[in-house]
Amino acid sequence: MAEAVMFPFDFTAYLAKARTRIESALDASLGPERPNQLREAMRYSLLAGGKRLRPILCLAACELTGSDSENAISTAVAIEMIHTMSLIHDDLPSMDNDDLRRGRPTNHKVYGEAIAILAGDALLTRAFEMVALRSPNVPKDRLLKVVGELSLVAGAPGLVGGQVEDLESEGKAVDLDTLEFIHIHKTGALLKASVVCGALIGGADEDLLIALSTYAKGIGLAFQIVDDILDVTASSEVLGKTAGKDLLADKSTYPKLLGLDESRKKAKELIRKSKDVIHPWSDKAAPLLSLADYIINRDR
Ligand code: GRG
Repeated sequence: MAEAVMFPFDFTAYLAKARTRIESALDASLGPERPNQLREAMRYSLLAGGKRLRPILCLAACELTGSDSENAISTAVAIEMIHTMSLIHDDLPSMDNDDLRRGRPTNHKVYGEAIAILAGDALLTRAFEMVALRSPNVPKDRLLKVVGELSLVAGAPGLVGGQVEDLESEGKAVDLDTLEFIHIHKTGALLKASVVCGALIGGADEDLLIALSTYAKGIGLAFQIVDDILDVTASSEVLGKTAGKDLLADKSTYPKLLGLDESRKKAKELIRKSKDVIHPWSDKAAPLLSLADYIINRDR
């Protein structure tokens, strides 16, 4: 049954409930994989906390269609698996070479590089299994669309392409166009897919899909601008990244290219436009409207 949005809308309670639901679905998504080391490495990163923003967006978009968000839970889990896999690989010595993630040693620091790569691979493939084989009650044509969307977003047209551009830009002063390309592909794409896939599972019509896709593009870019701002304003401890590492030394960011004030202004404007576009669905849009505000007001 579709959940009714209560007024006045209590976003804090909504977020807490959604997170609890997602944590338990993530926990249940991993079976007794063999050997133990693979199972532990997969669990270590998948259950390491995090804001769970992507799966929450996915469930909220499904709710907006009027459909039962339980139908989207496997897709929400799949998206968090892709996100987690990308973090594990991003932290590897051959990429960002990070020692800490979410305040804990990175996967390769605990399990070694080979297992970290393979745990990432196993999470990526499990993600597609979640959608294709573990989504009962969802019409197959919707699942096929979700599989298509996720394959595009994970691969060269999405995260992989963004990551390669980012690696190639290291140590260079990139222009705004390149910075935007990196962010849209590395970060924006999966945030957008989270919303779009939730809507696809719920059977959104063409108008709603277009509106949600525009909403998600805006919040995706705003999310990354806020990330860049937090890199400047928050301490490295708060960010859970490697203490003592100069986060801005070798990378271009929005504050570097536009200045802090202009970056804040751009993020705010993107959020305003995103909210405007889903306003016609305002009776059911409270969670997505609040999530847009959360993205700009967050402190981590
Ligand atoms: C998916 C096939 C495939 C390959 C991955 C390594 C890689 C290719 C891409 C890197 C993508 C990456 C690490 C992007 C950064 C995204 C980002 C802003 C992460 C932080 O997101 P939050 O703040 O993190 O939502 P939490 O910890 O809250 O989940």
